[in-house]
Amino acid sequence: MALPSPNPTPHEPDIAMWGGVGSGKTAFLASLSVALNRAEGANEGWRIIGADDVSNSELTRLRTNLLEHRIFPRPTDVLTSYNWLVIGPPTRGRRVWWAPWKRHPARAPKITFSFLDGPGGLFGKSEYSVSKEELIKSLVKSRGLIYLFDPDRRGQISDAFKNLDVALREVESQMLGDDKYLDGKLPHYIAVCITKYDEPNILRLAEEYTDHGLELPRVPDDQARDFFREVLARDLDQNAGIIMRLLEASFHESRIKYFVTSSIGMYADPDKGFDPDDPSNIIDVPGQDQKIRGAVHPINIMEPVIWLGRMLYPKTMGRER
Ligand SMILES: Nc1nc2c(ncn2[C@@H]2O[C@H](COP(=O)(O)OP(=O)(O)OP(=O)(O)O)[C@@H](O)[C@H]2O)c(=O)[nH]1
Ligand SMILES: [Mg+2]
Repeated sequence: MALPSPNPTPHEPDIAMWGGVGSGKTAFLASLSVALNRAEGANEGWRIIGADDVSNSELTRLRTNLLEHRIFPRPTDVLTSYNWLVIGPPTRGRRVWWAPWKRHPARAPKITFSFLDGPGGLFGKSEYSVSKEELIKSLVKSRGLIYLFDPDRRGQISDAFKNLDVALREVESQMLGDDKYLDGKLPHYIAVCITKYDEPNILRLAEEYTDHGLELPRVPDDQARDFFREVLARDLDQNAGIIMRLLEASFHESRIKYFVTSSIGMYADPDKGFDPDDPSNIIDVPGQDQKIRGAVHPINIMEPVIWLGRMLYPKTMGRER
């Protein structure tokens, strides 16, 4: 069965992001530019620039804090809008059939990502707020979503659940009321990111899903859903088990992809590399903010963005590899 186009209005193809309080949204944004700069292999050659002055300076500030000051972003207290352009490596120009010795000029895929970075608690509160309204609008308008889930928030599952439940209910009531989406599912592609994989207790929990054959451990994409299910099953909150069902009831199965992510990655000693007995890349300084210990190694940060881009713009970005 053909699914409805995720892109009925091609001029509004932005990606929106949301998640619970402190789930790692702003750190994800900060890490994205680092990740794109460092990408190798199939994803090499991507970069991100601000599409306006504010976004450009925010990008620099977030990156500087992460890389030079080695600190995490402060909690977001106002809704901040970022307009970024992600530019890929140019594809080789195609030959033109009427003059086979000529080629079309090479073209670089360009994707506008409008991220609305809002304070995580928005949906936990039942009352109306302008920020909540704005965030819902961005979820409705976009066709690619990034949902961040913090697996390390014991006792906070109900916040994560409320964030998901309230947001989805509101988006569904705005989008599914008329006959545009007959199958009763939202048209978005959604990248579900299980964050803070570098935390030693999350690394332990993920052990059986982990690929150790790389410089740093990583949960392969085809294991990420099972790992997420395990994280949810371990939580004593009865709402935990509903989170995955809620996601899979609202979106087409083929349009959901799970990623296990870390904005800072594990600590790797410059000489000896990663040590499984000493993985933490965070230093707790008493009375001060946490500091990042060593080099930042973003894990699965650009992948969800590039995946969404490929799904939304298969012509310019090529199919999923
Ligand atoms: N270990 C680890 N901790 C992280 C990571 N990302 C974020 N954190 C921690 O989580 C805290 C919150 O991260 P933020 O990026 O500010 O989260 P947020 O979702 O933007 O939070 P609000 O704006 O308050 O809703 C940070 O201060 C860090 O302590 C990560 O990749 N690894
Ligand atoms: Mg934030």
